[in-house]
Amino acid sequence: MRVKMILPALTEAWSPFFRPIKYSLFPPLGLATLAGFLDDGDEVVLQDEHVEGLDLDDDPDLVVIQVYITSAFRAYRIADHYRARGVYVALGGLHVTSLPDEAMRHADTIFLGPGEDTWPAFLRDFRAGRPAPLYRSVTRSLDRLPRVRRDLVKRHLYLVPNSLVVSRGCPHACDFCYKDAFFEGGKGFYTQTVDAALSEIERLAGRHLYFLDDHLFGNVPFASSLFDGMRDMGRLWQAAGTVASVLRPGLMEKAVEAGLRSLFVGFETLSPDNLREQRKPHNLGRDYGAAIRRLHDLGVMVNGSFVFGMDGDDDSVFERTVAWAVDHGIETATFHVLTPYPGTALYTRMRSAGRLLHDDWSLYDTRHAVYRPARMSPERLVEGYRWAYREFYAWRSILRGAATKGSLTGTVRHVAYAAGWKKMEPFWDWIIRSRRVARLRPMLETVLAGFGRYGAPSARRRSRDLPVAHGRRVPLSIPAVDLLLPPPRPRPG
Ligand code: B12
Ligand code: SF4
Repeated sequence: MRVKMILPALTEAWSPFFRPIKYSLFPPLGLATLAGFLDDGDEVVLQDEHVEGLDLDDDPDLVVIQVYITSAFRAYRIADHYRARGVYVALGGLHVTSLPDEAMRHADTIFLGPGEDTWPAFLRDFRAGRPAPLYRSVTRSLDRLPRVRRDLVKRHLYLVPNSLVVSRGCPHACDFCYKDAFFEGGKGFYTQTVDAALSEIERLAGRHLYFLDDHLFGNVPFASSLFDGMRDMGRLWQAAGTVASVLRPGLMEKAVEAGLRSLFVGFETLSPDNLREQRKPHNLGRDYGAAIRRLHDLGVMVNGSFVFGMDGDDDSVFERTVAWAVDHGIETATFHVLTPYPGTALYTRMRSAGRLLHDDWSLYDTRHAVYRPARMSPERLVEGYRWAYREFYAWRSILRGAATKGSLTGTVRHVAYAAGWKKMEPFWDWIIRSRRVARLRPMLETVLAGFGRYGAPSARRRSRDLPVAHGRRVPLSIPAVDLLLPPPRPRPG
């Protein structure tokens, strides 16, 4: 059987919002995971439109498309194109699960929820010539997961080709998150076995890993055993976690010993009322500042996630949030305009209150206001969101944040990382478009390796014991980066 798997671009390359560095960072794993269930004799092509042009002039036996909300219209056009050629089309993913009736109009079969149970069932039925129009996931387990088909991933097109995901979902259920909508009708959080996760890591070539899990620390015994197992592997990695998991005694130390260097943390809002409104109780009453200090003491960079436009936010929220993030020395921040995804509790609430402005899914990208905020206009919300990005990554803010680090080398590293993403974006664009992205990998690894050495004395001691990769001790200097950077001197204005 000839199978074509397509991940349409979330934002197409012609759009002013397309940022090559964001979309070439690491390979998403949904389709490569599903490809693992195909037979050895099947011919499979996997195309990720974020990093390559699509070839739509073929006639496979089956086309499989992963649909996200902002890629939905594009995915439907591609699906219609293949169906007009008589090709069988299967659609799945978050958006299909949220709005099955809409997706059904463009597919022969649709899939609701994760695919580990439904996809093999479909393949059996398809080969037997009796596929059903809809499969709904109920049985949730990663226990007998075949190997992810990494051979189909064009590694050279991504900065960190070693993305991996060892769990699905999250133990929490925040109102604005897709999580409950996607996992409805079955378990909402489950992991691989520790052994399976460690074996997968061992198979990955190179040092740098990017965990795509929503909440890598969500199952404490699992995470703790995983980090124990990774301790001597000499890896450097990034992941996402909650404020509560950062503050939990013991777990972060283990993660750092296993190679954690940068953590995406969902702060979301500085307002307790907003947290209550969005049903994010696990952030309530937590000392965010202590969480940041703890990560920095351990030598872990912080990528803080913040959402604007919750009902408690007036137009002072932008300035307060950015000032707070800068003053706490957060290295990178991700700001979002609150976005009610169909299927979420937030969407239901907004819709019944008549606050949704339209259903142009391509604008549900957390960069546009698609609803009427309670205490400012939609225009002001978007303006404030854009201002927050500009202000956070202005030189004066980068240097102010860097100055909180208290040591020259720590300061330089802060500038290297914060400015490296945003200030050097035209350079990144050029590197990516000229397909040289893999050459930058050693530099990124060196910066990350360096971070672990600027934590608290205890963390420094442990991290010095750490970086032994493939029997070699990792270099402790970062000359390439140091030379590239301007000295961290404040500039007027
Ligand atoms: C990689 C990633 C990205 C990458 C690339 C995304 C891409 N090209 O796909 C980048 C960094 C670009 C990115 C950007 C954004 N992302 Co993102 N991202 C992810 C991440 C971390 C991993 C995806 C992944 O590989 N998962 C692992 C695989 C195994 O799971 P999966 O993809 O869901 O696939 C399974 C099922 O969906 C199903 N399935 C999928 N397709 C099909 C098809 C068929 C036929 C079948 C049978 C089954 C099936 O089966 C698969 C196996 O179970 C997810 C979080 C997560 N853990 O999933 C967020 C996530 C997808 N991102 C999210 C968001 C919000 C964003 C941003 C809007 C954030 C922002 N403000 O910038 C932007 C998008 C901006 C835009 N629209 O342009 C949300 C999506 C919410 C939603 N309702 O759409 C997620 C879920 C994170 C979260 N917890 O909120 N993201
Ligand atoms: S903690 Fe994060 S991933 Fe989990 S439900 Fe809340 S927003 Fe979603």
